[in-house]
Amino acid sequence: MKQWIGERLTALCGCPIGEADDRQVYAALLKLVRELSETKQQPVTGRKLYYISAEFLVGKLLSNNLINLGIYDETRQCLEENGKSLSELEELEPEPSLGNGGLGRLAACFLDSLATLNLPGDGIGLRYHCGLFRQDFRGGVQNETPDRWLTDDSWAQCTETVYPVTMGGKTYAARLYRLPVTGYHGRTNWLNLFDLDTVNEGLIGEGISFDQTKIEENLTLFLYPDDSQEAGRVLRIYQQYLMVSAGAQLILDECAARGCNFHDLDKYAAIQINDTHPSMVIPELIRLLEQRGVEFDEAVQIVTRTCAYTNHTILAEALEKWPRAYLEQVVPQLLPIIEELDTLARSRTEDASTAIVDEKGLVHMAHMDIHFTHSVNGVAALHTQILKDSELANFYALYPEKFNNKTNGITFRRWLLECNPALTQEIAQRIGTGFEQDAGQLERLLPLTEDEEALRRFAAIKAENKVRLADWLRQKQGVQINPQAMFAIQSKRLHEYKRQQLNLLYLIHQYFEIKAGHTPPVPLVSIFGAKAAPAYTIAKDIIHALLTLSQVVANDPETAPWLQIVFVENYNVTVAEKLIPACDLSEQISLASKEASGTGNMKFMLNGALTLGTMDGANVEIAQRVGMENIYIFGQSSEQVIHRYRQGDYCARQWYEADPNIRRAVDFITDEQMCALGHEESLKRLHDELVGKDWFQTLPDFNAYVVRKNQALADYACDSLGWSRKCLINIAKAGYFSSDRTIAEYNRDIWHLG
Ligand code: 26V
Repeated sequence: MKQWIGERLTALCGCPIGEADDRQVYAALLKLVRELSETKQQPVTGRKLYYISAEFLVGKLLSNNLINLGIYDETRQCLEENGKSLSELEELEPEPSLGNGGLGRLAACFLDSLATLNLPGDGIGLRYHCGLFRQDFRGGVQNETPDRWLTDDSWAQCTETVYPVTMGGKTYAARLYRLPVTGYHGRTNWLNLFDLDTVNEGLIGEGISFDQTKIEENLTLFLYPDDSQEAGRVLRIYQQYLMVSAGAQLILDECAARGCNFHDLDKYAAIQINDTHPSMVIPELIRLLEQRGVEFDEAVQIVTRTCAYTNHTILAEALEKWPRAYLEQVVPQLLPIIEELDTLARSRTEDASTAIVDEKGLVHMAHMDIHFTHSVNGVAALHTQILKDSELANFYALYPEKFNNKTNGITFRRWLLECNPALTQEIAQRIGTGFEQDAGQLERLLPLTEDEEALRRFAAIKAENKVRLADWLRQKQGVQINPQAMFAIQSKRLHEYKRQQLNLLYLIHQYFEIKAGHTPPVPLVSIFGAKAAPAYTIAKDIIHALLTLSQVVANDPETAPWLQIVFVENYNVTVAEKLIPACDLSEQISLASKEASGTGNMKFMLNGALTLGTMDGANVEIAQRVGMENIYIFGQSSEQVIHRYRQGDYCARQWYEADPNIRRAVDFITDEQMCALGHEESLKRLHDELVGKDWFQTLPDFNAYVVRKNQALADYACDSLGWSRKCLINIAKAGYFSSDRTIAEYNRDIWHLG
């Protein structure tokens, strides 16, 4: 195999590997992988899945594809023999900027598992030129620049397939780009991404600003363009319609080519709607079926049988509602259909709260999904329960049979095999390689919890990973961290419900304690990775406060040896792959009931970190599996939180006034020292938000958080063997959180593929 790889690479480089430059070798590797993945395509016979999503956070693909194709080691050795380093070549690969957070990364994990399980399932999305944005910190604040990731050699290949999409009275040509998705010793599926040839990166001005009205030129420049103005909101509708209309045409074409007569569409296709961004696929498919001779009533039934909907959030502000007038402007062809669907929905119930078009003329995308798909799922047991009990209770009463839970999962190929080779090898030596395709086999590690030699070995791997992270941070950001310290990591999108501000208050508290001579039992390095939406002011204030505090702590010789705060720039999949294997304590501290699932929590657990978390999202299921003695749980329960919201009597100021520790921590945000290094206006806004509102109830959980985190520090410092035992139990119990399990459940209950 190695010899064959060498010959093929030489041919593709046009010269011996050793004489080619790194770019040439990288391009040759890309071609080689593409050739090999094409040989693993399989004909589709029965039903095929189309996973439509505004985001696919796939991460770099070279190593992932080499692993999945089973040629990683051979390729690395072959390159090494010719004086090339695979990890250096990987540096040349830009990370595709096609997503934002958990929802997009989940879509990428699902594509991996579909191909690995040999199921026919493609993704449908958009080919954003600059994705979300690239983040850097200047003067202690987040700065956004375009993340230009598209290069000449890209995984996504241009095709000749073009679909017409009419929007706002103009017809655009949506061109298909295709990116191969390899399975681990499995088949190859495709990620289909649409784009317009006319999109012009030259339109981008200062930062990430651009003319929001020039649709032809701006349509796929960015993911989630700023929607604080009407033009931005209208642009989002344009983007969504491009995706679903081109996607629906592709689906109908592919099905017709396999013999579908459109009346039997659901025998050929299953469509999963990932949150509400692709919801217009429902009326669009109805419209296209009518064009192909299917009557409206039948089209509605066909579409309902074909489509299923996943809900990823219970935050009201994230459930999309579009003013009728916007839809009228962009997609007038859909409005009569949406209105007929509204009439149909209203005929099924007296309950006006489930209507699609409300009395204010807002079109509720999630309502359309629930009425006109056959399956509605939440993404963790608690989340699905909350949907049924409160958020979507009216719909649950109407369609109990549609509701089901599919607890999220992650692909172990990327989040163990690729990002943590040392741990992977150790596990393989102890229990064999069966866990790679059957994650449940990780439980075979459990007997080792009584084996001190094994526990020390696993601890040593963690220690090496921490040193590697420290080296990387020094090179990348010029910060020196102490690898002997405990590494606590909170990496995820910046949002108030995720409560990075609670972590901030703890760090201030710890700063005061150290100043008072109460040093922690072990030094703490607190690491953050997070992007804030550019228009989300308080989120940016939280970043600013953390960056400012990090300077205060570092400048003080009394605190610097005990406490370090590091905010990693531009958190993305590539950065996550460096952080996660080096983590001791995984911070999953959202306000209970607000985090639908979380998937970072699963990645940290799998890599031998212990969770410090609330009983929220999938944390609940992690706790069930590892046992309460192997996880650090704190804070209000989701019932208590929901109750408090119902009462509507939460008053942050009362908590602030009643508790001197809380007051001391909150007030330090605007202390002289902080204001001297930071921006008073921003710090004051955050202070006032916490005292005057604190919508995500940070203060009531403060003391419990301090106690639990300090307990973790003490356990880590005083009983390292006990700590390692807990870590190993977490690894052993992580099997359930493989996305292979999740996908098998979707297939069993919803898709019935193949
Ligand atoms: C909504 C919106 C609303 C308008 C502004 C831009 C924007 C961007 C994304 C979204 C969708 C948010 C939904 C989401 O990402 N949910 C996350 O899904 C993960 C996978 O299921 C889950 O683990 C996380 O808990 C959940 O927050």
